[in-house]
Amino acid sequence: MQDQATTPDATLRAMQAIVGERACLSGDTDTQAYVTDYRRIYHGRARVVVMPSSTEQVSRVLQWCYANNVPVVPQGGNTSLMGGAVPDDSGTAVVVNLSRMNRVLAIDTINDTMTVQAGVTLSAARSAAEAEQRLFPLRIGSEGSCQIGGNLSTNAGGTAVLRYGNMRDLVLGIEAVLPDGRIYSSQRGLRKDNTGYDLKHLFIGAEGTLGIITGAVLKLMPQPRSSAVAFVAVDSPAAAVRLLGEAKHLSGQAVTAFELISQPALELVLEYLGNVAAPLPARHDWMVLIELTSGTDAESLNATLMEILESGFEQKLVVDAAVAASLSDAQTFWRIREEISDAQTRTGGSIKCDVSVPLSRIAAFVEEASAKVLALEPAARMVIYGHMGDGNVHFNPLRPKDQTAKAFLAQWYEPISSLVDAMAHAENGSISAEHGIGVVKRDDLTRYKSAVELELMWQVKQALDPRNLLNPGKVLPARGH
Ligand code: 2HG
Ligand code: ZN
Repeated sequence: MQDQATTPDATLRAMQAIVGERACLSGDTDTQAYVTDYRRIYHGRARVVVMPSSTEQVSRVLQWCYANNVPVVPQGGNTSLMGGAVPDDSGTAVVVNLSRMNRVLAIDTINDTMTVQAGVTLSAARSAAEAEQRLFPLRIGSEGSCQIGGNLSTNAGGTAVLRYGNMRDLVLGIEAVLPDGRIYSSQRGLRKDNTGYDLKHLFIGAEGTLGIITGAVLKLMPQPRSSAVAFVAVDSPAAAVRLLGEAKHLSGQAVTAFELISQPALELVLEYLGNVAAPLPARHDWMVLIELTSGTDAESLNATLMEILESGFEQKLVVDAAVAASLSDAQTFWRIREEISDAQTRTGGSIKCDVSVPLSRIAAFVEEASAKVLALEPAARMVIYGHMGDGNVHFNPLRPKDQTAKAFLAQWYEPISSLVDAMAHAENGSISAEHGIGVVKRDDLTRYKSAVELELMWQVKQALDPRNLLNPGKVLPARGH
């Protein structure tokens, strides 16, 4: 029998007493948007969705849930591709949505830091930095909806990691509420602090399984004064890697993005966008989007880009290239790249493998894995794209045009994703380079993490969340699985 204190009604009343009536949602209709994941694969249920407006409220919510053994699912912009931010369908969990904690609290232009609440969207954080002539460099397609707390919880990457690193590299301190309501804070804006374990890193990338991140001190960078963008057809993935080497060599630190795009990825996104012209006149199997940025003037940066492309042509790495002649050209090139993911979602039936391998192996990996997938299903559309400069590609075979998503996934999801993951692992790679684990990849960890790694993960979980209340069922496979 259900404990009286934790019936859905009692839970709702307790939450209302903490955050106010208007900041609580209940019932399947009102909670729908918060229990359905971004890709609409998972449809969970929540006892209550709570929207606290302060760290103190988050703390009181967690204290109550801890005392009453109620599971809690932390949620930012709900853009996880791995089902990491929604509850299961038991209807037992309280979803703690951080959207109302959306204030930029301070910008220190001498320390080059920005203090934010966790519910600030990435685009709002970037705009706030820009208003102070600073750059917050994390760049991902979902920036309008994803939130800093979620970016930290998943250690988000994106298209500027090559230059600036991922979220872990962009944060100096965080505030997080522990499962029992205690508050951990390291928000002092220090670039140097070697006083024992750097505990913030436990919460970063933990996908809300150890605590709820409520705030952060982020690093700010100088705004680049110029940028140069080109859409380049390359001879092969190996040519792309060599071109990247050339670009790094000739430009110093200026290569900000180096994104691979396969022909089927381009075709798919152009069909989805409808009225956008292909950047290059002819059809090419492999392309890269290159962006250089620098603190110097546009003229010398453009000259560097031309030098890189000329060298690429001479070495037969580059087949054709379109250099953005205006901001609007550059935006179009980027739009093509950024919308590939949504184009796949709309089409349905894509097997998403977010893999990384050492840069020295990425070209061979792409070629070999493609050949193996095509040997299984020759009509699969090889939508392969992403952050080649980081050794990370979104290797997402898509259903043939004449197959339904359901039929394709039923037949191929398991064999193809296992094949690709195993190949990446064999190259010392990762089966989840930047999208995290969530529910989708949870059980795969038993295959790809060592016994020591898994044991340490369970021990950390046990130490911080002994009652297994925070985001249960995510990230960690069952012990003894
Ligand atoms: C991207 O780089 C995102 O566009 C999404 O990481 C990738 O949907 C995907 O597989
Ligand atoms: Zn990506």
